[in-house]
Parts: sequence; C-alpha cells; structure tokens
Amino acid sequence: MHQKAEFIPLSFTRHAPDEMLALAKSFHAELDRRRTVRHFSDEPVSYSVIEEVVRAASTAPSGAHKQPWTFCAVGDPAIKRRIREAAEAEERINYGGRMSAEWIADLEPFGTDASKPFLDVAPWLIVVFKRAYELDADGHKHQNYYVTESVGIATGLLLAAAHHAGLATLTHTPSPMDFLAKLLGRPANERPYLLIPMGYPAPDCMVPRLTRKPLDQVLVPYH
Ligand code: IYR
Repeated sequence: MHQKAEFIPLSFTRHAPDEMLALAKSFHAELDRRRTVRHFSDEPVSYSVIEEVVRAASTAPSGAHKQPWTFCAVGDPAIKRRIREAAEAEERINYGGRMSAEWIADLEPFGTDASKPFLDVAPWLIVVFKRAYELDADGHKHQNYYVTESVGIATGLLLAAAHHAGLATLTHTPSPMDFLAKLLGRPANERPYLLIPMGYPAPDCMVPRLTRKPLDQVLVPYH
C-alpha cells in the first residue's frame, strides 16, 4: 500500500478580472504566433535552454502523477543522420502508396514529401517517448494511466515552452516510428510518441498561409 501524500498550501496567483482577461488575451496572442516550421537553421542552441523547456513540459499533469514520459534530446550529428535516413526510408514507402490518396491530397497544401532535411539540420531532435509501464528494482511491472493523454499534454507544454523561449518546432510523425526506440536504445517500456525538431528557423523560412478555426467553430457555450 502507498502512503497518503503530505498536503501543503496551494501557491496560487489571483488576478483582478480585467487583468485576468488581459493575461488570457496576451497569452493567446503569443501562442497564435507559433507556427510549425519545416525549414531550420543549423545554428546551435544551448542545451541549457533544452533542459528548461523539458522541465516546463514535465510539469504536465498525468494519470496518478506517474509522469509517463521520456524526452530524448538528440544533438549528436551522427545519430541525427541515422534518424533522418531511417525516417526517409519509411516516408518513401508512405508517399509511394502506403498513405491513402485522400491523405496525400490533404498534405498537398503543406508541400511535404519523403525528404526530411530538418532531421539533421535542426540542432536538436526531441524524441518523445511514452512509458507504457514502469519496472521496479525487482523487475515487477507497474501500470501507468492515461499515458497517451498525459504525454500529449506534456508535449503541448513543450511546444509552448519552446515557442516562448524563441525556438521553432515541428511536430513530426515519422511512421512507423519503432526505429527511434531501436536507434536510441530505449527500454521495452518506452514507445515513440512524437519527434520534435527544435531550433532557429532558417532565415528564409516560409510557412503556408493558414487560418485557425474561428472561436464559434471550436467553442460551444452552454451558459
Ligand atoms: N509523416 C509524413 C506525412 C505527414 C502526415 C501528416 I497527418 C502531416 O500533418 C504531415 C506529414 C511526413 O512527415 O511527411
């Protein structure tokens, strides 16, 4: 049996209503400037910044506070190169017919193809793993809960934290992704979840002109 946690007073900042609205607006404005970037500069980014954005991600809530995530920060050019080669091999199969015609058509506006130069150009590849279960020192398995939800939330915080620090990101989903666990020598309880190149955008970086759904398409008031 586990012991009950010690309970401590909540540290909470209360804002006046107008200040609350102003904060909510400015945070939206900041997040609205985040764009998925596919053209990175090879300019280095300090590992200290990576540590802080992963710290921010790792504040995410999780099922039973199991924190079922591992973030691998790959800066080694040789490993990045191997990841690129393996990802491109899979993507050639994907674009060569493994993806449906509808899927290919849906990707058309973004101009993606099987070539993934960002995988060795970006200074950091953050490979997010979800931890399906934990093993204790005696080799007994222990469950994690709501693993996909927990890791999804942590990854969202990671993207927001990187953006806040002035780093561009790409949520990349090589598919299938098992090669990442193998290449990085991850244990059997870890499953690849997302691959996030992180760094400065290339100076001439272009992004598609996109609009976000208006609020009345995503928010349904019942008041
Ligand atoms: N994994 C492929 C295809 C791809 C799929 C979706 I859905 C995207 O939003 C973008 C790409 C690739 O990385 O090219």
